[in-house]
Amino acid sequence: MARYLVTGGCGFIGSHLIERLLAAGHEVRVLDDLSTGKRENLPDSVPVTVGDVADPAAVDAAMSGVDGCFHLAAVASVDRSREAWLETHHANLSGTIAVFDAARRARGGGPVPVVYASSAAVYGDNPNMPLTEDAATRPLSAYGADKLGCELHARVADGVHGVPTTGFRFFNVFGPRQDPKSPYSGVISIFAGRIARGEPITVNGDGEQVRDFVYVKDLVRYLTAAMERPQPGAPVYNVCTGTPTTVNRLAEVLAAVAGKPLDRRTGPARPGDIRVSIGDPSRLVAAFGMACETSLEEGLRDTLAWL
Ligand code: NAD
Ligand code: UD2
Repeated sequence: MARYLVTGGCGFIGSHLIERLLAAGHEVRVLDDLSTGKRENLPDSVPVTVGDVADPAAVDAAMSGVDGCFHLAAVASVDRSREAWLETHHANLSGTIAVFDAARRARGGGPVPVVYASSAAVYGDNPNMPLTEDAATRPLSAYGADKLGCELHARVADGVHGVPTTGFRFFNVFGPRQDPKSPYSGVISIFAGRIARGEPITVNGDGEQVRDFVYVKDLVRYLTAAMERPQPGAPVYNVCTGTPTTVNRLAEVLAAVAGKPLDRRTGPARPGDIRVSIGDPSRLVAAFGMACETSLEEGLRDTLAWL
């Protein structure tokens, strides 16, 4: 049994990770500012400190005595990073440095491993699909630039300060507990919520943008595996399926799985929207011996059942 800090643990991905950690018998504590996360995503038994991950004192206190940290706290929205550039930078990059810094002296004055969330947004407009981890990083958004910054500081954490880190470039994650009411939420939760309520959906632009959708329960298995076996050299891995889905097709499959008619409207293309994003999962599968296996239809069924 180990004791872990999960930053952003009240959020969508964090709550699934914590479910898995508790089932394995670990002790968990959370640091979250509840800006998008919800206390009710977690059992009452999990202690939650409400605080800012960019506040060094709050992070130091939360990190004290843990065996490792899963760092998921971030403003997880490309749109939001355009509207509130500096504010999201504090959470997304300064917050990550605060976590790495506190991890240097977490347990008995020594370092503990950090497993953290990066994003496919680091690849930006790189057209070389499917994207391998060695593909050039050309972020188009403040969000993507800050996630790339996290990866660079992870190298500093490892090489200069002896903090083992593993970064995961999540592609487009979906599943239960992704907030369907937030305009900053992922496309699947927004579409699923609207289709389930019989409301129209808005496709940004022509809807032929391509994404690689990953089911959340597949994803959290990699986070716990990386924590159990920290590796030197600050590795980063794509978390993806390698399967392309257009936004238009997603809408059609969702309506079919929900058994509802599709009322599709067209809105303006989103500024800075990436046209195609498909990952190559080879390195992930080789390192961890497991692939993201849940089909889009299966994952959508679970997501709709939760609504
Ligand atoms: P989420 O918004 O549900 O979770 C983020 C959590 O962090 C929330 O609980 C929020 O309240 C908390 N938080 C935000 N700012 C904070 C701050 N300054 N201090 C403390 N807590 C703060 O989003 P999610 O989808 O669960 O994302 C988790 C992580 O995965 C994020 O780092 C995100 O960038 C990354 N990610 C998500 C996706 C995706 O498709 N959902 C894809 C790539 C990367
Ligand atoms: C980016 C990252 C992803 C993750 C996420 C966090 C890329 C390729 N992906 O996701 O890894 O970090 O940010 O938020 O950088 N859309 C509509 N109608 C809507 C909502 C969305 O058409 O109502 C479109 C949107 O324009 C985009 C696609 O759906 O083309 C996916 O959008 P998203 O916001 O779910 O995620 P995305 O790809 O910006």
